[in-house]
Amino acid sequence: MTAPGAATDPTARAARTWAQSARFIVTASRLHELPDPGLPEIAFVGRSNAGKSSAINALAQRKQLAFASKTPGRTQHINLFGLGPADAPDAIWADLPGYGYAAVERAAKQRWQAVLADYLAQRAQLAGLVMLVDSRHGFTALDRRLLEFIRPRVASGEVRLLVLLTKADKINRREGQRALDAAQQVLGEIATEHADIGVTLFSALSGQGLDDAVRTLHAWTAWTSSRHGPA
Ligand SMILES: Nc1nc2c(ncn2[C@@H]2O[C@H](COP(=O)(O)OP(=O)(O)O)[C@@H](O)[C@H]2O)c(=O)[nH]1
Ligand SMILES: [Mg+2]
Repeated sequence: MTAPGAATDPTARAARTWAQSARFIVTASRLHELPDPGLPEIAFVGRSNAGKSSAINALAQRKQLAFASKTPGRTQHINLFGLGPADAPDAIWADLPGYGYAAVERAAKQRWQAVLADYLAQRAQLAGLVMLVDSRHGFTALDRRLLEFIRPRVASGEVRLLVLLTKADKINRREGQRALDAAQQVLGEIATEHADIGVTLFSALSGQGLDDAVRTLHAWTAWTSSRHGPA
């Protein structure tokens, strides 16, 4: 948990500045249309309505970076955002289409689940995954399927995983602890000695968990960059 006054901590400040530098780069509807800027990529995934757009906006401290669109057709794209200095970007955020939206026509849904699965299995520069799960509902069957898809890459340590239990402002402390315990139990099933898996309560509304999340993502990027060395 974030200590009071954490914003004055230089590491936290640097992480915040980094997250606030997020800017839209490109949108693509197919995997092969995605550019490869040769930077570590952090992907955001979650069930429709889990709070993904709100979380991205909160992390970047922007009102409409990720459009909190209610129209399913318009959210079925992969949107890439650049981070770091404009002339020397150091990471990419990828907003992946939400899954499980009931109103999406079956064929479109299956096509998108395939794109999502391909992305998770194949995107070479994928360094980390942020999974948004409604704290009131916990992991759904679809969320568990997604975890299974990404499991090999998380287990090996290639892809880091942070689960944000969203809308934490809607539950009390006790329910929050229960949601954390339940999530930790599910995540324990995919944990290995190499895996880097985190979970935290999160609220785009109150800011709970925000500093922790921003710091985690920034640290992933720094580690990945230093591991690969300068380009
Ligand atoms: N109370 C509360 N509502 C939230 C929070 N995050 C998202 N929501 C609401 O949940 C709904 C879905 O959010 P959105 O970010 O569009 O979800 P997405 O479909 O996963 O991108 C919207 O009505 C948001 O206002 C939160 O932290 N607290
Ligand atoms: Mg959205």
